[in-house]
Amino acid sequence: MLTRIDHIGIACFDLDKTVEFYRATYGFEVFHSEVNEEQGVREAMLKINDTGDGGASYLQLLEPTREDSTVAKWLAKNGEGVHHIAFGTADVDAQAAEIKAKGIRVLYEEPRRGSMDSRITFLHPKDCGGVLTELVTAAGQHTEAA
Ligand code: CMX
Ligand code: CO
Repeated sequence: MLTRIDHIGIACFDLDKTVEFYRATYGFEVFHSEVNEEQGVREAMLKINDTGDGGASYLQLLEPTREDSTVAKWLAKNGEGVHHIAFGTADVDAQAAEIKAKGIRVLYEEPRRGSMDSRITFLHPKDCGGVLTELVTAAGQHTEAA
């Protein structure tokens, strides 16, 4: 089951400037920040609210760390803006398998490490009406029964 909007991923050229925009405009503060070298991003998670499934919803602000990262490529083509959406689930493996069985391309064979030690995978945007879609299980949220 997918039980929350975990985050909306927003690509930007200058993370510090973008963090300041969200702070000054809306009062959102950085909950967590990290560099994910595998994904080629420096990111800030701004927590918006807790959710009824024990998780939370965030904005994920993303700045590329290298020219060959997927976000750098996307920014060069589109400029800044909404890059992906992410749905939260207690069992990303089961959800990915279920969605793959519907003929939608799942990008990773095995989920990879995302923000805050979550486990993540992606669905191809061309199979999802033009929306790059991520599936997330937060650290500590995994349950086989989900
Ligand atoms: N949203 C919607 N469409 C997208 C897209 C996006 N974010 N990124 C690419 N596309 C579209 C392109 O516009 C292009 O369409 P056209 O052929 O009609 O022009 C098509 O998909 C192929 O795009 P591309 O520029 O050639 O890019 P690639 O195929 O090399 O990569 C994708 C696309 C989805 C496979 C790649 O971006 C990917 O692996 N993404 C998952 C990882 C990721 O995004 N990591 C960063 C975030 C990390 C995190 O959230 O923690
Ligand atoms: Co994301």
